[in-house]
Amino acid sequence: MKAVVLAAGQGTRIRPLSASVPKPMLPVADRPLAAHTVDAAVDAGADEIILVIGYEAETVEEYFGSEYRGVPVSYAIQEEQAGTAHAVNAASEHLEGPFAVLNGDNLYDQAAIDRLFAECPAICAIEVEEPSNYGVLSTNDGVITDIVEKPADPPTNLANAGAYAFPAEAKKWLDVPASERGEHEITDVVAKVIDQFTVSPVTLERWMDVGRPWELLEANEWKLGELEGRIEGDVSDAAHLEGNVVVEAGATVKPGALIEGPALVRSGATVGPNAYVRGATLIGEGAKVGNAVEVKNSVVSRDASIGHLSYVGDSVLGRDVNFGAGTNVANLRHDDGDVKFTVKGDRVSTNRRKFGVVVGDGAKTGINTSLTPGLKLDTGATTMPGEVVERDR
Ligand code: TTP
Repeated sequence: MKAVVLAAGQGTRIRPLSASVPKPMLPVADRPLAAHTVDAAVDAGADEIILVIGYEAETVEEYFGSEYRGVPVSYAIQEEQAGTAHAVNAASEHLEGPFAVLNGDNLYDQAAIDRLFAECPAICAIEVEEPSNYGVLSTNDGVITDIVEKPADPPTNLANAGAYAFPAEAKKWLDVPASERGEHEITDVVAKVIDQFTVSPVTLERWMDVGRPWELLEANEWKLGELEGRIEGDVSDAAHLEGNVVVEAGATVKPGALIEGPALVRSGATVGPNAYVRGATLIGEGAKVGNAVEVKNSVVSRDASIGHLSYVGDSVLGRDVNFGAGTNVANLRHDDGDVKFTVKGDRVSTNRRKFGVVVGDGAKTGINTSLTPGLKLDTGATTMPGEVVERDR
């Protein structure tokens, strides 16, 4: 079966991290987010991957090339991000026979994706506490009977998890009219398939939709947690590694460093001397965690540098970020409340007691900068030495 992977979105909610790197290419453990989706499709037996790309399309194309893990990859360009059905429709000339559709910003459990492919026509569902935030599926006798988008009074707690195995006929139904919010939604295609076919629900044990920055952190917690420890880089005898720690070839861990897994130190990165890295943490390619720096539960993207005597907790640092010496991130509120973060102008709860900062590519802090919980520094933002930064910039 061919698998269409949607990766054209602009990732507006995860800004500034998506300013130049499209969301599907943001790092999740040892590969980009969308590679986890494509891997799931390949492992489930997909015989061709069709990536729908648009925003920052070249970055996706460069990574996957024309063949990925022995499976041919082709590309469909979605010029304008006009909705998920519109995205699949952009790939329609590649489609023949039954086809799967997966979101390139979702993580799925593999067993469910295997069943999705085997049980076509089928749709992945996940049990959630607040179904009214999702497309909700109704079932009867093991068959999906209805789908309703964000209902006030949800009929079940089964949310649509954005993974579909469609019959060949669905190709004819991709050109749906725009919905009230002006997008051509895949929900309308799903409704037609449910109406015409017997569609099985496939329940996911675990699923994640990466939309906002702290969800990238949570995706890393998931996938770093699955890595098995392995040392291929240069680790000093005077460093100490505990739990599942991966040090890739070309990475250096200097004397006095303590790394508690799950942690991944990617090629070209250096840690220490005397640094303390706590899981789940990703230290990206070429990144530097300097002398006496502590990093906990964070994503440090490639070529970022954290100067000596700094603390970074529960945070996401973009590419080429430079933290001056003594930069300290606060990741806990005095009132112990959930940390809030601004997403597209709205202050929303992260539902996390501990959350630090999100820093766009190339931002720089002056020495002894203090950053408050839930703060966002934009691409290329700077702070002055000794500043206490309480507002996004
Ligand atoms: P969304 O998460 O709804 O959109 P997005 O990824 O652009 O993020 P944001 O809402 O923060 O701007 O999209 C779900 C999936 O579908 C995701 O994998 C991106 C993909 N998509 C497209 O490929 N084309 C589109 O037109 C849309 C709306 C989404």
